[in-house]
Amino acid sequence: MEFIRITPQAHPYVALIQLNRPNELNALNLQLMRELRDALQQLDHDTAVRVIVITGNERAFAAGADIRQMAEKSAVDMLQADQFSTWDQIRKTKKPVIAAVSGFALGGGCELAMTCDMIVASETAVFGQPEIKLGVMPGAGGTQRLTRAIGKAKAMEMVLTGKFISAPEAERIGLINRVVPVELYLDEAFKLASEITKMSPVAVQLAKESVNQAFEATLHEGLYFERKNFYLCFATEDQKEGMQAFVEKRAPNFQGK
Ligand code: CO8
Repeated sequence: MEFIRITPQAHPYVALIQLNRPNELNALNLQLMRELRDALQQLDHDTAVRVIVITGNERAFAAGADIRQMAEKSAVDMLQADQFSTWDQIRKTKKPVIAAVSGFALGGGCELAMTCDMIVASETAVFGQPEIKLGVMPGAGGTQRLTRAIGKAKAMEMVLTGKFISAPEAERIGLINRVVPVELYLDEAFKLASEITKMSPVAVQLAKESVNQAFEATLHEGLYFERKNFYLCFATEDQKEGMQAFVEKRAPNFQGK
């Protein structure tokens, strides 16, 4: 791995992936995205990992797709590179993924953060879809995920003007989960991750899948999907353990079985 660093046990049951192209503000070139995909797939299969945190550094989460790598490309080059299949695979990660964002989360960087399940930000974080200023538009889900997260008016403004928004505003309009001082953003992401690690990993996976289904299905289909996953929870030992622990007034010990 050249452009990312992996710490499989950054905290108990929590893995950390750090984007590591600091001189280019973590611009997302093809290799970085492939490495990220491979890392996520590897950690998704690692039973000692229950939650994954993706971060950059204090100055930048990621300042977008690598503009230098794209500048001379034709539409056919882009089509044949098929880079979005990598993004599609990232989206399929089964374990919860938390973006810990400080500094720039722009273009593909903002889209990557939105591809994660939750976003914890430092108060220095800025979010934006500035592609319009480059004569293009978001291509890795920005027009869809941003609109679903913050609504049409705000998304339209960000996408059509390329303006950045601050972390407090991003929190206010529902793009991110929380804002903390810069020295705490990674700790805060770990804290959130740790809360989830205490739950049944099977129930967490089924619940994540069900929440995401809200973006794919009609209400009727989504409710049906949720119900099936709810029933499936009752096939797990963790359901027995969780409910028994409640009855016995003790903390549950979930095994992911
Ligand atoms: N691509 C390549 N290099 C970059 C990028 C980028 N997106 N962003 C910054 N860099 C490089 C700069 O070129 C510079 O390199 P060098 O030191 O060699 O000149 C270095 O990082 C530091 O950047 P700056 O000197 O510009 O730092 P500033 O603090 O002055 O400015 C900014 C920071 C405002 C973030 C500025 O760098 C900037 O505007 N960057 C571009 C932001 C942008 O337009 N992002 C969108 C890119 S397009 C996109 O993301 C499309 C996504 C859809 C497809 C996804 C497929 C992967």
